[in-house]
Amino acid sequence: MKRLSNLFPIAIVISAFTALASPATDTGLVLWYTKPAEKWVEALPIGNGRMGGMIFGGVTNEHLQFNEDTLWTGKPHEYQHEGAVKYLPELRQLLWDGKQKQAEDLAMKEFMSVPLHQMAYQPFGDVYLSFPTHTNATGYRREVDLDSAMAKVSYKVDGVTFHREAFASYPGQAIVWRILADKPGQVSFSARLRSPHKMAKTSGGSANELALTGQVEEGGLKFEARLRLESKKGKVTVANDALTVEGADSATLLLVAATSFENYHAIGADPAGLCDKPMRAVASKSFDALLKEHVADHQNLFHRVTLDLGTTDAANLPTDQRLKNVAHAPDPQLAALYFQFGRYLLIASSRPGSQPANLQGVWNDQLRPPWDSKYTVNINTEMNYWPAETCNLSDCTTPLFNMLEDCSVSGARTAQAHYGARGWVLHHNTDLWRGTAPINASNHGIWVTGGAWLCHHLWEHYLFTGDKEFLQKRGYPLMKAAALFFVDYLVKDPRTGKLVSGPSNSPEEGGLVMGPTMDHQIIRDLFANTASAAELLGVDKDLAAKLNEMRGQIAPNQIGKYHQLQEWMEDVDNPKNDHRHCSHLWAVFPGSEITPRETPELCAAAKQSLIYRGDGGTGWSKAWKINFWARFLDGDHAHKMLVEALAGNTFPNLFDAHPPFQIDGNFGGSSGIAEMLLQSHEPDPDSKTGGHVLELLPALPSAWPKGSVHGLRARDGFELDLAWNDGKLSQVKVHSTLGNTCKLRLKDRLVAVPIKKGATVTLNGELK
Ligand code: FUC
Repeated sequence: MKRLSNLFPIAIVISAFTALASPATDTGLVLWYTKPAEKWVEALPIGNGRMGGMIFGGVTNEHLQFNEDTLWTGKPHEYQHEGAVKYLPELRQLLWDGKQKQAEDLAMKEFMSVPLHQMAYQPFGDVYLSFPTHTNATGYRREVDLDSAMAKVSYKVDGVTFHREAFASYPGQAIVWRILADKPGQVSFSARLRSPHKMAKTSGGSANELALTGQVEEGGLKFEARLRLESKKGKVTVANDALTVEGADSATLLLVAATSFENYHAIGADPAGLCDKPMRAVASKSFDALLKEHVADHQNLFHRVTLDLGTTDAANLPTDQRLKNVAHAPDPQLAALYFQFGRYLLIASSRPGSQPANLQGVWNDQLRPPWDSKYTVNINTEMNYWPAETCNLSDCTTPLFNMLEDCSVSGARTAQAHYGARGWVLHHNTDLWRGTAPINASNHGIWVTGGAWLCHHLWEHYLFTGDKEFLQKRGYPLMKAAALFFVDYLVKDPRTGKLVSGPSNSPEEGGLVMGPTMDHQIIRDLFANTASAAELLGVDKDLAAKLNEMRGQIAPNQIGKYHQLQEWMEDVDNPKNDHRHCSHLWAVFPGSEITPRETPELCAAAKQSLIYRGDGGTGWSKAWKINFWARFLDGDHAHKMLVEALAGNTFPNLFDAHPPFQIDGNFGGSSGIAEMLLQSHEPDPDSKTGGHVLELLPALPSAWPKGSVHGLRARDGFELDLAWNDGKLSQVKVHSTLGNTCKLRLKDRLVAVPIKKGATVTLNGELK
């Protein structure tokens, strides 16, 4: 391949020190329906990171189901199994001797988390509104507008048009809900506040407020929510634990909620006090003022990226209808809507101060939710954060990194108790109490690279933002301690002399083994990133040298007899295995050890493995496959996976249908679309500072011949606008936040474009 390292011709327009302008509001950003939701997965989500709401939009009976992200079962607890380490050598020997069943049985007895299971995320409560006279409604519509982050319902009864508008405000830390009519004095309804928890009760607080108080279980978290009703004209009363308003012009409900959770080892907070503060603040402001600050806050994040993949008439139909048609009628706007919905959901479920997005983000209506709606870290939690950097929502990672800091403390105890190792380890799940020990069953719970995988996000955060202070204060200490664990833990395979991981598993199949391929890919990545970070920060020279040395001794990726990438040390892959997990392809995505250009043979084997796995799977599995095919530079196959995810694994409200609902597929879908349009993981061969190559439209499908995207982020501090026509790039704008030289692959040539910090460069003619 011919390389051009010289500077790009002068035709480049440099508009110094201007950020990319925010384009006009995109009106295609609405999910809308002609009927109220009957099921929870038809209701529409709003959220402010900490609180989530699902709005059903009923006419006579309206329902808002809500959550607060610190309401979980259980209480502070340490899960490690003291003394487990005694059995580690025996477990390894049994596995090397081919006695997998005995090893799993022994591990079940002596090596598992105490207790065996972690705790569950809980629903908080429900607000029910009753409009007894609202029958025979016409002109019904409900929607969620991603642009303003508002859910709306409108309809007409007896010549009066009613509107309801709800949003979850991050600045206000409250859910705000307004009910209005187009004629004066027409707003009359009653509101009730309920909870599915047995130990909960509602009482009238002040003249226009209800309070819901309760406790999840004896000794567990206490909680409180307040619902306040303000009206313009009309009369508000509290009676029979309901708020009633009669004859108002409009009414506004304010909902706040809190628990006694302080942090993962203390639950002494006062939920009443925690409700008072935001309630006082929001009650002192007008609806318009609350709305204004909410929209400004939301759009500050949401407007950073716009996407146009083309327009068809399909977009004129309600969203549920479009989903039904998508398999056989092209609907590029639905793909764009789905992409932006993922961004909307991340903003709504992960903000500084909140918990990270769990298996259901922040939305859950069940006391016993699927997989406890906790944090499964052998794919799901990571997938939640895949779009964070590429889709320009870097700020939403804060809760994830806070959780890692907690897990590095609890995980240090597990590292000691189970492995006698330094550093910290996180197995395949964690919860509000930051459990890190292996749970559920030894054949899949003993998997050691959850923390290491999450450390990949720390390094990527640095690569995208260039935030050295973050790397020094938060990222590197966590990465270093995670790497130290593996320095102590890796063991020489007596058969090959290579360093291997084990006992562990290739999530979640094949049972307990020594040396699953995925672990080695993740550990190599952790060692490489930690060594690079140490060098960059000018610290821990000896450790960096040790990590680099050990990295070369870890069992390598291997190609097996079916031309596949081996999932295990032994060549035992079954080409008929269509399991949803494709763990050994980690090095293709989200890792980057295997790429089409740098490691073509391994890449061909990885692709063969994916072909054997097939195109089926759960929501998240298909979402992962969008990202894989994008990394294999096959836009049409990536698009096929996207359409199959939309057609087969998406609920009417666009929530990912594993099934059941699990939010990871939404986030994986947004990430996959971004990977189709821009990639920046490949190292720049000419860079001495670890720079990367930007690949523009690397996997553009034939289904999107014309389009544009604004604001996608690339590693090394770049923000891009791309436009294309007839499947070819027509314009590129690169904005630099760090002042690094931008290396672009244009028509198979590498081109270096110097861009000053804060400047934007436009390429037009050079693209022809
Ligand atoms: C893993 C996956 C399941 C599900 C669960 C939460 O166990 O294999 O499909 O996503 O996590």
